[in-house]
Amino acid sequence: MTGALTLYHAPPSTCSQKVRLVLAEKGLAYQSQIVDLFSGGQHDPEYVKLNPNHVVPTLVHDGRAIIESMLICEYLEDAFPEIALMPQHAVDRHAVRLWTQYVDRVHSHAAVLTFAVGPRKMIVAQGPAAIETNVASVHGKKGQTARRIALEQGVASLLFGEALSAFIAMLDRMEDRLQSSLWLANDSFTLADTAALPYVLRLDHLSMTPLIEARPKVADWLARVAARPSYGPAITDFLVPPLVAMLKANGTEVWPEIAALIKAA
Ligand SMILES: N[C@@H](CCC(=O)N[C@@H](CS)C(=O)NCC(=O)O)C(=O)O
Repeated sequence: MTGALTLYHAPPSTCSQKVRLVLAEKGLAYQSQIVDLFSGGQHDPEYVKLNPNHVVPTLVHDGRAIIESMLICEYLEDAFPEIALMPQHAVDRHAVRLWTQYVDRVHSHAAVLTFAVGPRKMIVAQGPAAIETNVASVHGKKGQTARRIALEQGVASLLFGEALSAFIAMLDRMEDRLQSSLWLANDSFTLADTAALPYVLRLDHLSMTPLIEARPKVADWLARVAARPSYGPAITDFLVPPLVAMLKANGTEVWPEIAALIKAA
């Protein structure tokens, strides 16, 4: 199948990274439309017509909007199977889907993890109005409550503790799996690996790197993903250096508190 592809995405978004990796692995050219999450591009009425959930990414293929990052990845696999990221056999395909479903659950903790550690300091320093603006920028009451807690209470919040546990459990599960398998689902690079990469990378960008270093198989997996030709066009080319520097600096500052939480758990 061919046809024009347009990706609406945000450079640092985990879900966008996931889809960009699949596009790059498959060597698919696409038109890039950046949605600026910081200025509310996800709420632009024209964008909401494509993605009624007010989130990135959205893939438009021949005029049809495809939403939900993992389903976009599966769609790309169905529409462009020539370079395969899914195994042939049903049992192996199921193994991939177990990972992608699992990673989707971890995603539900990603915003709290990120905002409690990364941008919190900057937003809080701007005062209560900045907190309100940031909370209001989230679509939906549940997300707004979580954002408020992340900004007001930071790593001391129960929600952050839950997010941290979810990310650590993911790393442990990966470390265990990678003892006996080259990649997450089996010995081939699949959608399981493209799905997990953004969340391991996010930990690194938040200076929670010791969690990765303590798990040698995960560290080696991360290095192998980063060495793939897809990594540059999908990840490196979209990194925003001042943003990563800010996340890393704030992460370094709160790391002792996070390490203490882990020790006390
Ligand atoms: N289940 C959705 C989740 C998408 C999602 O959470 N996207 C985030 C970025 S990773 C977003 O657009 N957030 C909007 C915001 O920050 O206001 C998917 O997988 O596509």
